[in-house]
Amino acid sequence: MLNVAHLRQDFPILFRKVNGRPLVYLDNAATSQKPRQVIQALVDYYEGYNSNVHRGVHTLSMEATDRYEEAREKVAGFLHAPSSECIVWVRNTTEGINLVAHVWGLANLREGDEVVVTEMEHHSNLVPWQEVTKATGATLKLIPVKDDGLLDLSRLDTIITPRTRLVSVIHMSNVLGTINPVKELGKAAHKVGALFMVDAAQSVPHAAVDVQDMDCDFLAFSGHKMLGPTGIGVLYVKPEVVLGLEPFLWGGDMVREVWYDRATWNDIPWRFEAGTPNIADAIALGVAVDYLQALGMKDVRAHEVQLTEYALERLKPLEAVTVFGPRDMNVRGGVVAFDVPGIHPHDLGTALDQEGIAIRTGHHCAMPLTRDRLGLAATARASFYLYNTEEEIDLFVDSLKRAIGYFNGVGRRSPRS
Ligand code: 7TS
Repeated sequence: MLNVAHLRQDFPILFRKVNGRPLVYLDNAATSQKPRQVIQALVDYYEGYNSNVHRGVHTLSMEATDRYEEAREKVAGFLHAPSSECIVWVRNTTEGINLVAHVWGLANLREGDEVVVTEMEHHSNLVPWQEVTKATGATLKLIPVKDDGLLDLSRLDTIITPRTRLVSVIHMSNVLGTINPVKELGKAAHKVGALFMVDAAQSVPHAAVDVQDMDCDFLAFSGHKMLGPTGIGVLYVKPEVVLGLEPFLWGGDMVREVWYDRATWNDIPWRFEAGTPNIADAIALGVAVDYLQALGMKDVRAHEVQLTEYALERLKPLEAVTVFGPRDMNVRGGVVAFDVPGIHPHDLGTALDQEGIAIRTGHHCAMPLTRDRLGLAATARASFYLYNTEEEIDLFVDSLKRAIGYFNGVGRRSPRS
């Protein structure tokens, strides 16, 4: 079990006040807070050994290169990747998916090919495939979402077919909290000879992810949602797949030899990392990985399951509140999106902020899911992480009740569009 009271001491921001109240931070699906160990890693780099990597024989450059490549090793270990060569640094999940869309999608897709995603994708795993299929003449297909928030796999064999070249799915929904059966989907993709990609932005920070067990070909996530800094993310590429990919950006560091008229490429993964990389943030993400590993991802997940069950239990008696997503915690993570018909989510979010409680409101970058499947323009969302407590959930639910009372929303139901 996590010692939450103890670990909260590592997060300076949790001790600030917002509107005169202690901060209750429940917007972790957007970005997590950072422990002082991660913040200190940034300070240590800039104060102690700031320099460029892979190019100097001087001490600072060698120190920076060692720490930077050690961070890659740590990430590889965290994902149980076969080697650190499979770990490509990117800015965030979005860039990781776009990299695959460019280096694999544009190069390999043809007219008649199909790419499969789900109806619950974040825009970052939808728009790149819209664009790439448009550019190549391929077709984009959707795995539907049922009313209970789970994927409808009943007709999967009509969606994933011999024409399918790629199946790319969100591991855990940032709106519904649904954890999708990625192993099963990966098997279905490989059975027809397609590649399999996972958007793990909401899963890697919250539970143990093993890329070999999952047998994915690509997996992307962001450092900033898992205690790390912004501006650093990871694209995992399976060894057999990575060797067949051409680079996306050209320039320094990604080359082996250059002549006036041509160049040869560096080894993987550096051939995908042109130019001076985000050294400090990669090193700090390595420290975030250390922090999570010291806690244990099993315990992180167990804590969030407990918090989410508690939140769902406390919200259940509130007649005015509609909660989305599955109820079974085996297939759900710590994201609770809800609607109070008759009250705009932004009004709820603003009222809660007055009491120091940070939730997110809007379409959460899943506009088609929110509009076409939930029938709404926006939802309110509380999302939890390892430092949250049941007391904070009490403060959130009590504040929500007061807000509903204030806006006179109790019992009012407006028709869905
Ligand atoms: N995929 C999923 C499932 C996400 O939840 C997000 C961010 C992304 C991709 C994109 O991550 P980025 O780091 O590249 O921006 N989700 C959210 C959210 O739910 N609220 O703010 C960002």
